[in-house]
Amino acid sequence: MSNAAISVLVSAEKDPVLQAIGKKVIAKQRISFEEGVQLFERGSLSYVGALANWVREEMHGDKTYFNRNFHIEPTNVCVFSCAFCSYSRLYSNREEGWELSIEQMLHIVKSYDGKPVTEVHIVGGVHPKMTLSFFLELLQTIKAHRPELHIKAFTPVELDYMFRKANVSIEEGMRLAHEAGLDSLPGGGAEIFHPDIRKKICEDKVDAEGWLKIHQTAHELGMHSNATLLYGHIESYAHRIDHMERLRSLQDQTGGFNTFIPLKFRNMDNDMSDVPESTIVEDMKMYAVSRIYMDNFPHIKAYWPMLGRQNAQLTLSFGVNDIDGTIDDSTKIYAMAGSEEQNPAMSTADLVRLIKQVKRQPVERGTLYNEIRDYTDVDPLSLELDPQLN
Ligand code: V47
Ligand code: SF4
Repeated sequence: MSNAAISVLVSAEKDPVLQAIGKKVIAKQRISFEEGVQLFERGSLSYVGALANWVREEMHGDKTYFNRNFHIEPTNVCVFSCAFCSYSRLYSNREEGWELSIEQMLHIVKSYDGKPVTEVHIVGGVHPKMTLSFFLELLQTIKAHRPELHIKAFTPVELDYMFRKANVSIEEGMRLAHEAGLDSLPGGGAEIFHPDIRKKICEDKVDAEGWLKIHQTAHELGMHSNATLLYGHIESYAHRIDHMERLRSLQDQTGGFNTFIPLKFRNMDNDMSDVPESTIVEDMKMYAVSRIYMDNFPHIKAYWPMLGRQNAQLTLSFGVNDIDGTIDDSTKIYAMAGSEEQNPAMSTADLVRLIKQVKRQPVERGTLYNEIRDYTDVDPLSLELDPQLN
């Protein structure tokens, strides 16, 4: 939407609160906590969505990023018992779960030898026998095999547990992990920071302060990271904005976050199955408000295995400029929570086609948003015929 068109839309808004917020957005001024809540409460999807789309196009034009990555989930055994988690098995029921050895994980990495993947994303449950030294060895082993592969791994939930167990400080633990090959942190484990909700859905794992401290320490060591928010369950709009506010403040200090990823709560086979899932309108509004509120986050990502492909496509008109990656494995955390994507895998051709179908510009990126290839002039069919590229 052009600057003239968005100005007309804002001027025509009858609600004075929403009009004032719109004026701030198009003047590139930061909106306040209260204004964020008002956008959720009073804004129509068409109004909030148009503002978010304008912000997205000002920042990135039509560019829509994806990367080529694969996931490793070392274990689904977990000492914690988050109410929304459909994936983990308690340590006491560990025979129902899986635990991979370093050798088995190296075998997964080796299965991508010769393939143009740029990132491995490693995250899983918190297994008491998978210690800091186990993971340092894993990082070193992967780096020794394929040094240029970017390792994005471990949430503060896993890191906090392994550092405590090894009796090292966050600073020392993060330094050791970075030296062993950890390149960046994924955004998981954040859920909802506000203690009133956190104590109801994931009481026993790292709290907001611990989560933020680990990301801050990573940033101070020169690493980048992502941040998530688990929405659409028992939280209020104010809780969502509180969460975003804490991230926005840390980003003002460090500038180390790349991407904000709102994660839609899925309710299958977990202790919150009685909580209904959010509507598609609510989902799109969540992405749109995120784009507007998180003005210092360069990127907003929709994680397609959780939303489904068509909804992920829709987010590209509501502030999102990244749809994660080819993934190429059975990412179990969402399949087990009721996602439509039971065995998520999209080839490069699928991703390029998905982005082009909604008239956006597909660009392959590295984890740190270095542009690897622009697919504007590439026919997805030609990619399908080239197994090396696809
Ligand atoms: O922290 C768990 C979420 C997260 C459910 O950084 C659920 O690039 C919905 O953080 N319904 C882990 N969500 C995944 C994650 C992630 C994914 C993709 C990319 C990146 C990145 C990070 O999954 C957990 C939790 O918030 N989750 N159970 C559920 N039932
Ligand atoms: Fe464990 Fe993570 Fe599941 Fe919580 S969300 S129970 S920390 S695997």
